[in-house]
Amino acid sequence: MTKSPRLRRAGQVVLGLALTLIVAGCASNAPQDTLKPEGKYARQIDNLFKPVFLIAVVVFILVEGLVLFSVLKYRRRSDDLDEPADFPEQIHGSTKLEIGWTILPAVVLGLVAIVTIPVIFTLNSHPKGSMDITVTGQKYWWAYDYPTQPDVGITKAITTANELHIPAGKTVYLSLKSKDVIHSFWAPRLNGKRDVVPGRVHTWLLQADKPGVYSGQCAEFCGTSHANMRLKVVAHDPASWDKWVATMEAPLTKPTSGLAAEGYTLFQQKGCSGCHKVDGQWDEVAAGNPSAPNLTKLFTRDCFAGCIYNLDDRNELEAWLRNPQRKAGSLMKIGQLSEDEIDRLYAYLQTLK
Ligand code: HEC
Ligand SMILES: [Cu+2]
Repeated sequence: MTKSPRLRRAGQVVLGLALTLIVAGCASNAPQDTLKPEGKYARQIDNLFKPVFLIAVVVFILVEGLVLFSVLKYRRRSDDLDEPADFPEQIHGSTKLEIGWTILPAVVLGLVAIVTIPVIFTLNSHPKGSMDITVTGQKYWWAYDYPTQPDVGITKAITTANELHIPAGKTVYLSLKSKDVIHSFWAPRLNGKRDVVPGRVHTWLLQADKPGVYSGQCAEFCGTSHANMRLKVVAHDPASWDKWVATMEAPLTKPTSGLAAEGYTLFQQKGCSGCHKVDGQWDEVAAGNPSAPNLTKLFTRDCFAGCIYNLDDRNELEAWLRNPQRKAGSLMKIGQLSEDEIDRLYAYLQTLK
């Protein structure tokens, strides 16, 4: 029997696609690699995933191997095509086999359950000595509220957005809330995903072994800019943690002259202060407006608007003020600003650090 050219062609296409998929999963420096845990909770999941995956591979090879073996060995060959097909021996099952292939999978699943359940409990616990942060997911960015907790140096509540700062090594206990729809908080190298559901408070743990920046994202489709709802977790060594807390708690100085002072006035005239809080300067937002990132220490961050733009790049922020709809579905709605106004607002925003 010769294979038809069309069949061969289809085979090549399938093989090509499969190889492309495999190769696409091969990045060695992917920043959101769940298989490279960098904290104790992520590692617990990884330690579970690896053996369970191995078991699944063994089962797969066994089952598929038996299928292939039977198909090949007992297939109808060309030399018996002329004869009528023989019926195989007719039996009513084999009790031994039936019991065997019921018990064996049950035992395997039982073992998987025994190692999984303690991890589920650990991930849902509230460890002693952990620090608290409330995370609020909303279209399409993350807000973080740190209550006062002197044991980690926080003597005045801190509010920030998109970049979650934590001390390295410390266990962080997150309370996750949503303002609108279901989101999912996911920093793959620090822990698994946790849904963020309106009307509920879900908790989650994070811990990073070493100082560093760990990127993450919303992992539950939440609307047009779901893919633009990213986040960063910045883990600090003790000295830089203290410095971050001190910076976040230091009061702002209100600009009194120059472009920045004019920007300060514009911030209200253009309606910015109706949505954005700036502690000690604009403390009241207008009722009914969508909630917006607290801009108090904006210029201590690296990224903005769901961490998709770089704050170091002046052009990015100016482009944002020119058209906040460049992020699809953005809830920041403002009138057209002139370039002069943008310069003034930019000068004011720069004082927020
Ligand atoms: C209707 C409410 C609203 C008004 C008015 C508004 N903003 Fe926004 N702003 C938002 C929202 C919502 C976001 C977050 C958008 C996102 O990431 O999807 C945002 C994001 C920002 C950010 C990025 C902050 C961060 O950390 O991600 C800056 C800076 C900003 N706005 C400045 C301004 C300025 C300046 C004005 C006035 C010209 C203004 N906004 C007016 C709602 C508003
Ligand atoms: Cu989301």
